[in-house]
Amino acid sequence: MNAKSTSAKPSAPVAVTAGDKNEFKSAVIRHLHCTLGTDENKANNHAWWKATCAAMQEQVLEGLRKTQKTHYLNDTRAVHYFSAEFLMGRLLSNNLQNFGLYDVANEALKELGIELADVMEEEPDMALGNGGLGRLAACFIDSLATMELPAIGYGIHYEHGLFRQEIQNGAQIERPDSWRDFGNPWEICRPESIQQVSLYGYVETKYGENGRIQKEWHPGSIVKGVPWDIPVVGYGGKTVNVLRLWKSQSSQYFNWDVFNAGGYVDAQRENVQADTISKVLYPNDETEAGKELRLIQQYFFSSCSLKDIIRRYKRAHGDDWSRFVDQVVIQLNDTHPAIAIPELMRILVDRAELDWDTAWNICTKVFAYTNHTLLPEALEKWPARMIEKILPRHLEIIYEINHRFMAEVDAMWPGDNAKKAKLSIIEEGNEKMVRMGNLSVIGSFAVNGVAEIHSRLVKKDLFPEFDEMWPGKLTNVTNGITPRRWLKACNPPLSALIDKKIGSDWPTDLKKLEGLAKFADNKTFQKQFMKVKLENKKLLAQEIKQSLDIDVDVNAIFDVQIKRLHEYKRQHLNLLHIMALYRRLLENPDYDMHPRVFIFGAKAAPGYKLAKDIIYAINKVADKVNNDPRVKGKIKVVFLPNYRVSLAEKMIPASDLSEQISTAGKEASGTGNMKLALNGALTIGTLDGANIEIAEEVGDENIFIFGMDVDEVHALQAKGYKPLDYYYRDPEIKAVLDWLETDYFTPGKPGALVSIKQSLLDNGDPYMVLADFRAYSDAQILVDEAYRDKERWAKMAIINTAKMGKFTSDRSIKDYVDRIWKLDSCSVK
Ligand code: IMP
Ligand code: B1N
Repeated sequence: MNAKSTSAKPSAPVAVTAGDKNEFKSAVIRHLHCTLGTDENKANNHAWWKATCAAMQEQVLEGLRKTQKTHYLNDTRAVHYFSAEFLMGRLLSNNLQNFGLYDVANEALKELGIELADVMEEEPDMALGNGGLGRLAACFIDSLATMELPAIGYGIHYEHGLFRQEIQNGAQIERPDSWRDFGNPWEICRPESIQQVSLYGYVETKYGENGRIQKEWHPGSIVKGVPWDIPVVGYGGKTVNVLRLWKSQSSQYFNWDVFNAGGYVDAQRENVQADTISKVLYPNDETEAGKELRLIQQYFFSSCSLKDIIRRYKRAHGDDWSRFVDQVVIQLNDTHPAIAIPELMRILVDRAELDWDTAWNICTKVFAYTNHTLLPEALEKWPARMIEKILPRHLEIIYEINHRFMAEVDAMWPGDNAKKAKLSIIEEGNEKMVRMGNLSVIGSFAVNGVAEIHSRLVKKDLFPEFDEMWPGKLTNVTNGITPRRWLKACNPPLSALIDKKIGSDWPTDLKKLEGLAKFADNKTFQKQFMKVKLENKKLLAQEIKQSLDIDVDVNAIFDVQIKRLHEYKRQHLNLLHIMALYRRLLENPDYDMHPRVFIFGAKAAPGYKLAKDIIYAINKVADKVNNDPRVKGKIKVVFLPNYRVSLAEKMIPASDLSEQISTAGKEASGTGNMKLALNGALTIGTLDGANIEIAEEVGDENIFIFGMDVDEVHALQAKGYKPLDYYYRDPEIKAVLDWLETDYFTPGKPGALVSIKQSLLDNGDPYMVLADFRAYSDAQILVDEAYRDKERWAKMAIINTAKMGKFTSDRSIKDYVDRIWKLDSCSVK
C-alpha cells in the first residue's frame, strides 16, 4: 500500500454572484421561518446565527453524504483518531471559509440588515478540551479533511466542556460551561449506531470441548453510548469527514446476578452512574487525577469507537479478520485511550475466538501512539485494583500481555530483573499500578513525540530500553496548526495583504509564504504589514476596554502569554519581570523603555493551588501598576478572563511579542508559539519544544532566545540547584521576591502573594525560574531595543510569517500518512 501524494488542491477563489447570494439569503429566511419559527422582524442575533448555521449545514450535510458514500464505495483504509479531547472552538466562520461562502454569507446577511460578525459572536465555543492536546486534535481533523483523507475523529460528547473562568477580586472562579444549552446546530444524533459498553462484574473461566480455556465476562452494568456526529469540512468543501462523539446513557440492563448476590445497592448505583460518564471534562491539563470516573470515560469512548469500527468493517468484510489491519489504523492521542488495546484483544480473543498470537498480531499492526509529555505527573498510571473492579477481564488481558512481554525482555537481557521491573506494564509497590505509557508502547507499531527535542528525550530519557528493543519504532512528528483557522479566518486583513502579494493558494501550501521574505526589506510592504498589526491591536484594545475597562496604548508593545497556567510554563517568570520593571520605574521615573502592555490569558486547573495563586498575583499587580500615575502608562498589565479558542482568535493577530518561556525540556512542543509567529509576532523563548524548530526556520536574528538549554538544566540539577544563591546574589530578584511578602499589592492583606516566593525559595524552585531570570530580563531589553527600530521590527515580523510554512498541520498529517498511517487520499466528486 503506497501513500500517494496527499497535498490538497487549493479551492478556487469564489466570487460572490448574485445567484449564490440570493440562494443563501432565501435559505437563511426559510430556516428562520421553518426551523426556528420566527420572523425577520422578531429575530435576535441568536436566531439569525441559528438560521445561518442551518443554511450552511444544508451544504455541509450534502458534502458529508457524498464523502461517506465515496469512502464506502471505494472501501478506503481510514485513520481513526482516538482523543479524549477535541477543542473545536466555533464552527460557523470555519465552515463558511472552508466552503468559500464567507463573502456570500456576509453580503446576504448585509442585505437583510444583519452583521455576520455580530451573528458569529453568538456561537458558544465547543470547548471539549483543556489546551494544546485537544486543539491539536481539532487542527489535525481539519487537515485530514482538507487533504481528502478518509478519517474519523472519536471522542466524548461532554455535556460540560472546560469550565468558564470568571475573575472575582483577582481570583479565578470556575463556572460550568453549558455550550449546548440552546442546542448545537452542527451535531446530528445517530441512534441507529448506538453501542453498548460493559462495566464491573466478574470473569468466569470455562473449559471448551477442545480443552480450550474460555473466559466469559459477566458485567455488573451495561451503559449505552449514543453517537453524535459533527461534520468536519475540509478547505475547499470537497471532503466532509466526521467527528463522532459518544454520549453515555443508562440502559435498561439490570444485572440480576449481582442483585441476587446481595448487591442491590451496587447494581443500582452503577446503573445511575451511566449518564454521568460523559457529563464533564476533567479540567486537569497535564496532571492525573486518578479518578475512577475518568478511567470509565476512557474505556467508554474507546470501547464504543472500537465497536463502531468493527461494525463498519464487518459490513464490508464479514467475519474475515485478515484484512482488518489493511483497513484500520488507530492513532492514540496520548495514553488516554490506551485501554483500547486490551479491549481489542478481548474482542478478538473472547468474542471472535481468534488465538492469542493472531489477535496480538492484529492489535500491534493497528495502534500507533503519540506521547505528548514527559512530566511525571501527567504519565498515566491506574491502580490495578481499580481496573480489576471496573474491567476485570481487561486486567487479566493486561497481565497476559505483560507476561509474554517479560519473556521478550528476558530474551534480550537475560536475568536482568532491574530491566524487567522498569519495562513491566505493572509497577510493583505498596499499590500495584498499571503503566499506560508502557502498555501503549508495547501495543503499538509506532510511537511518536511531538517535536524534535521532545522525541529525542522520549527516546533518551523516557523509553530508552524500548528504543533499543525496537529500533525505529520511536519517532518524531512535529506538531502543526491549521492556517485556515489560525491565519485566514482569524486575521482577514493580513490574509488579504498576503493574497495580494503572493496569491491566494497559501492556505493549502503554506511554504508559499516564503514568497513574502523578499518583501521583508521593502518599506512600503513593511508599512502595510505593520498597519494591519496596528488595526488588529486597536480591535483588541477595544475588547480590553469593554471587558476590563482598562485603556491601553496601541503603540505600546503587546506582549502576550496565552496558555494554560502551569509552573513549567512559567507565567511567574513573566510576572517577576513585570514587577522588576515597575520597580525600576519607581526608582527612576526616566527609566528608558518603550511602553508595554503585558497581556495574559490562562485557566488554572481548579485544584492547582499555586497556579491559582499566580493568577491572583497577576491581577493584583495589574491593579496596582495600571493605577499608579508614576508609571505614566509605560506598563499596563491585562489578564483577559476565560481564555478560549474564540478569544485566542482575537488576541493572536494583535500580538507583537509571543512569550514561550518554559523551562527547557518541559514543553513537549507547544502550538501557540506557531500561531503567534504565523501572525507576525516575534518570540521571546527558551530552547524548548518547537521553539527550537521555529528558531531554525526564522534564523537566530529573528527570535529572542534566552536562558538554559536542556543540557544546562540537567547539569544544574545534577550539581544541585540552589535558588537562594540567586536570591542573595541578585538584588533585583531579592527585592521583587520580598515585595511579594508585603501588603503593597494586596493592601490590608500582607502575605497574600507569599506562596509564590515560598515555591521559589523554600520549595526549591522546581522549574528554575530564578536561574533564568537575569537572562530573561536581558533578552527583554533586546526586545525593547528592537521594537524601537520600526523598520527592523517590521522586517523581523514579516520574516516570521514568511518562515512558518513548516508548521502547517498539513505537514504534520503528511508525516503521519507517509511514515505511520500509510493512507491514500480519496477525492470526493
Ligand atoms: P457509519 O458507517 O455508521 O458511520 O455511517 C455512515 C456510513 O454509511 C458511511 O461510512 C458508509 O460506509 C455507509 N454507507 C453505506 N451505503 C451508503 C450509501 O449509499 N451512501 C452513503 N453512505 C453509505
Ligand atoms: O500537548 C500539546 C503540546 O504542544 C504541549 O507541549 C503539551 O504540553 C500538550 C493530560 C495533557 N501534553 N499532555 C497533555 C492534556 C490533558 C491531560 O489530561 C495531559 N497536553 C499536552 C500537543 O502536542
